[in-house]
Amino acid sequence: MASEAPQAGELPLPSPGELQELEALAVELAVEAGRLIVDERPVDLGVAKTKSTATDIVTVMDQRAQDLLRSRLRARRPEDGFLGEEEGGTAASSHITWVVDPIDGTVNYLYDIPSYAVSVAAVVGDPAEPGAWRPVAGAVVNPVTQEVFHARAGGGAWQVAGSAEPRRLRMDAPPPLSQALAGTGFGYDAERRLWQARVLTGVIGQVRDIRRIGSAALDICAVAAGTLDCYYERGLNAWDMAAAWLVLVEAGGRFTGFAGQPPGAAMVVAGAPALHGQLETALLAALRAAGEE
Ligand code: LIP
Repeated sequence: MASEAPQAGELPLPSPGELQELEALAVELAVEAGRLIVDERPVDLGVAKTKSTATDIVTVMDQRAQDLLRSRLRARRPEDGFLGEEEGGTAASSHITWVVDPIDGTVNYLYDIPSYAVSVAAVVGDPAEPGAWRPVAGAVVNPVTQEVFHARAGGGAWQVAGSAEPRRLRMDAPPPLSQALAGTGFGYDAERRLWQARVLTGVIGQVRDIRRIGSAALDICAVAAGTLDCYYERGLNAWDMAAAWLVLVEAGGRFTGFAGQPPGAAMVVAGAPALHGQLETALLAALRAAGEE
């Protein structure tokens, strides 16, 4: 049944002034949470608990970073809603919900692989309903490289690396699919990973090569920044994609689900418009060959 919730395109945008405030707050808090997870990473970091499978892990720092983000947001914008990867969301009594992933790339964080991010996004609509929400401001921070990606609706997409000058991200003319470096990811469930591997066998021969970085937020920002040409993945949650989605679209990219559907757990396809369509076509053939999951 079609969603009763207003669709993303019908959702009013906050004022330009509020959008600037939301973007600045997203950057400030993502940087602060990033410092926390790096500076206070326990030497003996382990798995605090597991979620959907034995490899879907939470560390004590995932929860600490989310607690920090929630308390800061509650203090600064008490009427806004909150949805985080870890437990403890609250409904909005304003037009804004904060959608956060305190550590995107948790397994990389556990193994001390420097490819993980804090993702903080302000969204309008209902983030539980694909197609019924859209990000309006957000930031993705890799606290190891000190890269900050940020955007607000209509304000462009920006990358700041350490103390360097901010770089405006614009997705230039992409290569053809056969020359494209494509990112993707795999789920925590073994049966899903086997299915994703079958899909990958249908894609890998169509592109330059594949990269599996391990953080959707960093993958999608890499497409906006040109260090990947395109990206697809099944199984993402709102918190994995919310901020990076806006960075990519504000850089001129397309971010959709499959065959015109909104982005969501079923599929995310990201790339410059000309390449996005080529990837979708290759994916369609690969999905048919892989059979239903
Ligand atoms: C991760 C995603 C990544 C996906 C991983 C995992 P998490 O999120 O960012 O793209 O391939 O399986 O879902 O769990 O580290 O926040």
